This record gives sequence, C-alpha cells and structure tokens, in this order.
Amino acid sequence: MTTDIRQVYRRLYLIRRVEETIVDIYPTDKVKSPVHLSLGQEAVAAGVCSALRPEDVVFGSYRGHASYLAKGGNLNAMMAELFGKATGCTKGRGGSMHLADARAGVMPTSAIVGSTIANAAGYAFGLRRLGTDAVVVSFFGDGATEEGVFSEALNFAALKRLPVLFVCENNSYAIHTHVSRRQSAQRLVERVRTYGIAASRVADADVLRIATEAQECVQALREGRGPRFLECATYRLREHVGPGEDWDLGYRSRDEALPWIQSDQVTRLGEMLEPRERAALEAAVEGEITAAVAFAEESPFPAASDLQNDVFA
Ligand SMILES: Cc1ncc(C[n+]2csc(CCOP(=O)(O)OP(=O)(O)O)c2C)c(N)n1
Ligand SMILES: [Mg+2]
Repeated sequence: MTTDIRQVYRRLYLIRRVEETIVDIYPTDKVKSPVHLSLGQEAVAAGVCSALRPEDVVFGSYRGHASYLAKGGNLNAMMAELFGKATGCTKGRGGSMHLADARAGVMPTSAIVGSTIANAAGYAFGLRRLGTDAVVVSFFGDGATEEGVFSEALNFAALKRLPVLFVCENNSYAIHTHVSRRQSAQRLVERVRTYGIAASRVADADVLRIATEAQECVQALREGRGPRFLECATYRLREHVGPGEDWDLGYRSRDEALPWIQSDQVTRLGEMLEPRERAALEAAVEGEITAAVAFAEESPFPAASDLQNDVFA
C-alpha cells in the first residue's frame, strides 16, 4: 500500500482548520462544552487513519476531534454536537469529549483516561469471533499508559492475539505534569514488548512515516498476527483544555514547542502538493467547515421533553 499524500494532507488540513475554527468561535459561547484540542498533534490520527478501511473502527479519547475527523466522522454532526444541538452526533448530550459516529467506524469516546483502551480490546475480541479481517485502532495519551487498564487491556489483547493497534499519542504531558515527573524510566516501547506485543516508535511526528508504520501494523492485524503498538511523539500547542495558549502557566516554555512548530506536518505536506491542487483541496475543506458551522447554528437545541429519553437508568 502506497501512501496517498493528497489524502493525508486533506485529513491534516481538515483537522487543523476545524480546530482553528473552534478557537475562533469559542469566545462567542456557542460551543457548549469544554474542548481538548489536537492542534499540533494532527499527524498521528491523520497518518494512522490513512491505513484504515471504512469498516475498520477507531476508539479515541476526550481529545478526540482528530481521530473522529481522520476516520471520516460526519463534520456537520460534530459541529452541532459542540454547539449542543439536537442534530449533534450524540444529540447534543455528549459534547466534544464524547464524539461518536458508528457509521464511519468512530466509537464513542470518554473522559475517563484510558477507559477506551479496554473498549477497543473488547471490540477487537468481538471482531475476532465474527471472523472478519476488520481491525481496531485505540488512540490514547502518554498519561493513559500509567493506568491499570492499559496493562490489563494489553495483556488480554496479546493473549488472545486480537486485531487491535494501540497508538500512544505521546505529547509528554498529562495535563501540566511532564512525563519525567511521572515515570522513572521512559521506555514505553520496551515495556509494551514484555507483554509479547510488537512495538515501535516514531520520534519526529513525520506523518508519512506514521502512515507507513501504521500500514505495516494493520497488515499484520489483518493476517491475524496479534496486536501491535505504535508510539508517536507529538506536541500539544494549546492548553490542556480550552482554546487558548498557556505558555505563561510556568509548566513549559514556548522554546520547547519551537522544533515542533518548525517541523509542522500540515505545512510540510502542503508544500509537497502542486499549488493548484492544494488550493482546490483547501477550498473544498473550507467550504465543508463553513457549511458545518451554518448547520450547527441553524439546528435546534434538544427539546426539554427529550430530557428523559436515551437514559439508561
Ligand atoms: C481515570 C482518570 N484519572 C484522571 C483524570 C483527570 N485527567 C483528565 S486528562 C488527564 C491527563 C491525561 O494525559 P494523557 O493521557 O497524556 O492525554 P493528553 O491529555 O495529553 O492527550 C487527567 C489526569 C481522568 N479524566 N480520568
Ligand atoms: Mg499526554
């Protein structure tokens, strides 16, 4: 499988521009939920999802805009969800942290750190029993690898040789705490290998390398060769939660971000395209975003009489 640069760039640009649009809209209070942005981290979801087919499934986290969009989640329904509207992907009840689009293979996300790693392993167990060659991708942060569920899910997936690709989006921070203040040894890939899972790391966020690694992993999953693990180093350019920058908080410096800004993959891939082709692609994405914001604005809020519907207990 060769990587289609145009298609990867479309995903990168879509995620970048959707989130920049959210940043612009946020002060108006039209977005009714907290937002955990992936600005700076787009390459992970865009690269990995380029290896997937429509019938494959992704499980993300509360920082889930990127995986939702990269897997082809409906943009109108996402924007309406952020606006708290009845036409949102979870009828305006979930907001940014609970996006889902089953038709596109985007499973519900959760605010509980690490929880969807187990959901992903369980879904892969189901796929194995059905005998399809579809695969599951589980996206989570570096902080999630410190949760007990991470160990449990990896052990089970390795034991049952489940078709799941675990992807750690390692941005070095859990909220404001650097990984060096949380882990005595930062040897994640080595740690994962002790479960009997083949693991690799992309250290520079090169989206094309992430795509190639993901293709190899997904091929192995389809052939029933057991789970895989991919660690992708990346960097969050905005605050942990919210639309702003946070260089003044004192837990990190803007200097630390500079190498990541200089190697920005949205810029890099855009420059690899023929200018006219790039302009057409970007114009199409801008049109989709404008339409999605209009759709969200025009959609109704859920009716008060709807409050008790879809409640489990
Ligand atoms: C089980 C649980 N513990 C703690 C929290 C509070 N919390 C929310 S986000 C977060 C940091 C997680 O960091 P990481 O997994 O690296 O993801 P990132 O936010 O960097 O994408 C924490 C501790 C939570 N939501 N759930
Ligand atoms: Mg993190």
